[in-house]
Amino acid sequence: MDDLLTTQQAAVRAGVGPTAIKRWADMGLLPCVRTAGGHRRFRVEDLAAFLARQSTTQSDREAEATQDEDLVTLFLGAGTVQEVEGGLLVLRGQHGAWHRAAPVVGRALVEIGERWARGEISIIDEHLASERIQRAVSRLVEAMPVDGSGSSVVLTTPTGDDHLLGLALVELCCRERGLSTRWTGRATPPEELLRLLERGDTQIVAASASVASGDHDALDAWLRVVGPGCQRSGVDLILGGEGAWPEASGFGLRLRTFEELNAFLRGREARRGSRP
Ligand code: B12
Repeated sequence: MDDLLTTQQAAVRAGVGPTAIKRWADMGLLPCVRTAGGHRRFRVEDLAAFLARQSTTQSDREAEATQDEDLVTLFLGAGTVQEVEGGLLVLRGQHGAWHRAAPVVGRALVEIGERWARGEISIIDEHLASERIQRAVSRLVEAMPVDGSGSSVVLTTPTGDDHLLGLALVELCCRERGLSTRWTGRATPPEELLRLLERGDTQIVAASASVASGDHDALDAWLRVVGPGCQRSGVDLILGGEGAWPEASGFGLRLRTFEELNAFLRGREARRGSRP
């Protein structure tokens, strides 16, 4: 890994902060590899190519910042759930697909978290915003019909993680690809999840661990129950979010971005389609 740059070194070369580097990497725009400890590393050539590709003009970037700001204002505002839903649909229209719009929503949520951490908004503002976003996303999900011919996904969070909005975005991406979804959400005992899988009507489990799931051992313990259960039931297990998922447990596929999720689902569809 001698020729690889750390996030900090890449940030210095690009003239931006480390958060921007991480964000570009997590959005799949800047290729990165991970060390055994899960840290991002960047090839010098990849960074150079990325910076050269940055043909976005200053005004494009300003437009993006304005869009982010508008979304935060919408989420924190006093509008109705329907207004949030409308704003999300406009965003989907601008980006062409939910897996491209979802990272923009994610950025707005991070910004809301930062405003709360800086004391600029209260906890109740954050709760009101999260609840309206969650409801708006549910309405969008339910408005997308599924015909039952696609795979069925169960959406869940590992024990102790109450952050559901990343998972809600995953659900949007799945539904857009025609998959049916079932939501077990937070606080699902892993043994109960396995009971559901034994019914035989689930093909994918998508788990989301937020950045608050920093306890590597707790995630490992969850994975050691759910991982073998998925294998026994022939279910694909995907692990997402910024949580500290163990890197080499042998269970589950670690996906970091919605682009990766979309590519995984597309690949799965192609494999299913090629079967006699
Ligand atoms: C909204 C929110 C809440 C809401 C959640 C409501 C809900 N319905 O989800 C509530 C109020 C419940 C909450 C509670 C808490 N929260 Co909170 N919360 C947030 C906030 C503002 C947004 C969280 C969120 O939805 N993010 C969505 C995205 C942005 O999160 P993500 O997990 O990184 O996922 C991204 C990708 O990885 C991807 N993704 C996610 N899952 C998956 C799955 C797959 C398969 C794929 C492909 C991709 C994918 O999607 C996302 C979008 O890009 C964050 C701020 C932040 N920086 O995230 C704080 C934050 C996560 N919370 C925090 C804290 C401390 C807490 C509490 C401990 C507060 C408390 N004292 O009670 C509790 C913990 C509850 C628990 N046991 O989990 C801290 C965590 C700090 C840390 N490093 O541990 C944060 C970072 C706030 C801060 N700045 O300090 N929170």
